[in-house]
Amino acid sequence: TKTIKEALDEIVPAKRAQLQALKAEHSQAVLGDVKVEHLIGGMRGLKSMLWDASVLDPNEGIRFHGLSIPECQSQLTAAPGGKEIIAESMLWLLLTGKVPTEAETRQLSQELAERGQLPKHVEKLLDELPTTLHPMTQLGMGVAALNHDSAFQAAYERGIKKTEYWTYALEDSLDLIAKLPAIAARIYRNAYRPGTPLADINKDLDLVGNYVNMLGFGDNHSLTEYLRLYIALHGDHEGGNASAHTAHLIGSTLADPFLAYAGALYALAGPLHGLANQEVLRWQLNMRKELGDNLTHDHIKEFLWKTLKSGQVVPGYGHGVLRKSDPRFTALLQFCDTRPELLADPVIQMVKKTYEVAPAVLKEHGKTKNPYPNVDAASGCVLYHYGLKEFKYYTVIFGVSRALGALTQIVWARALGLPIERPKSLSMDAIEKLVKQ
Ligand code: NMX
Ligand code: MLT
Repeated sequence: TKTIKEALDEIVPAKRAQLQALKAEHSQAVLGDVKVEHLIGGMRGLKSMLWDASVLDPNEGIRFHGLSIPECQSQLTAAPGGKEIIAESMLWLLLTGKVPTEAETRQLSQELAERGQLPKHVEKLLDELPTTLHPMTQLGMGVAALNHDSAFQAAYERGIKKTEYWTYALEDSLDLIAKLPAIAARIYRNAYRPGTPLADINKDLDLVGNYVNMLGFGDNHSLTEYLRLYIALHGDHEGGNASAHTAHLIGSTLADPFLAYAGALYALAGPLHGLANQEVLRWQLNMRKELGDNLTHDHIKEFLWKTLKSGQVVPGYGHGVLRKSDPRFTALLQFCDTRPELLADPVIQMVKKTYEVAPAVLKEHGKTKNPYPNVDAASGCVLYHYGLKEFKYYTVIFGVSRALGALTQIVWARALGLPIERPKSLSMDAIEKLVKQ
């Protein structure tokens, strides 16, 4: 069975050749106009990044190397005794563009489990942080501190050829993906279950199986399966989202993958991005507190208008690219649809009822270009059902997942020798001068 490194060794030359051909034959081809609205409107829709692992269609949603979510669900390997995609299988697909065999997936699981132990200095750092420090702040710090042992940084200092950069970037990326569950679980246990020991990494378990064990929920098979699906689906969302883009930008300076991903986590920690899943739950629980469990559509409508009229956004709705309901949201709701205990949960029922009302209200409100739910509208509420109720922690789980795609691109950026990212900025005076010419 091939290792992930051996699989990539075979693919890198062809990808390099593809890039060379694009450069040689189409460097001057025009992909769109740059308008003033792009400079002042968050570059929305501007085609300006290379990102191979996934592409987001506004109406269809995400495809990972061309595979839709249902296609991934039917083709990617599950855990023994499980049905949901495991992180290793998604990582293999993202990195290589190929669906791994079961043997390749299991081998990657084992490789990650072997790399999963944290260095002592990171454990000590996390244990000394105030437990009241936001879990995302802690996660970024733990990840950045892993760069103490960065293979990329050490090799760069030694002086290696540019064509070899990617192998060290891969080494660090696999290490980071493998160690994220132990960092994330330690943060959870320190803050919410102090004084209780963390489970050891089981070499026969997949990454998420180990993560759930370390969190202390290992006996809950249904939650483990939910988190497998959650972590596979949040793995990549093309390149322009704020966290992936941050990782790409920092990585382009040849900062090592640990530093690049620590930066990405702090972008993910904003309420318009990953933190929205925490905000959704807060918002839904406020709705419940105010209106009780026997909600009607009219009650929810009223609550939505109250939120909008107070100048706040409705968390979990809207998107920078999507113009339909996020298929990740749909996949998470489908997970609930097959489990009566989830369907009976009042918070999950509230999420579903909100979905029946919110698009029409947001359309009437008339501001957002996308009145439909994104993945955050459902993800945290299911965790709440399973007893993982500390919603400040939710974005950490997103952070464990997004590493799959962000680090994949860092490996490929080094394999393809992409340059430092440095777009041109303009002052308002300079824009005025240009448009008046
Ligand atoms: N509720 C109320 N207003 C909204 C919403 C919403 N859910 N979404 C967008 N708008 C407003 C937006 O604030 C903007 O107002 P203004 O002109 O006053 O600045 C206007 O509608 C146009 O925004 P769009 O172009 O539709 O959205 P944009 O691409 O700028 O932003 C989001 C995308 C996702 C940041 C935005 O829809 C939002 O804030 N949603 C709520 C937060 C959220 O769910 N974020 C999670 C995204 C997914 N993730 O995991 O990262
Ligand atoms: C994501 O998964 O990154 C979010 O849906 C935000 C985005 O794609 O812009």
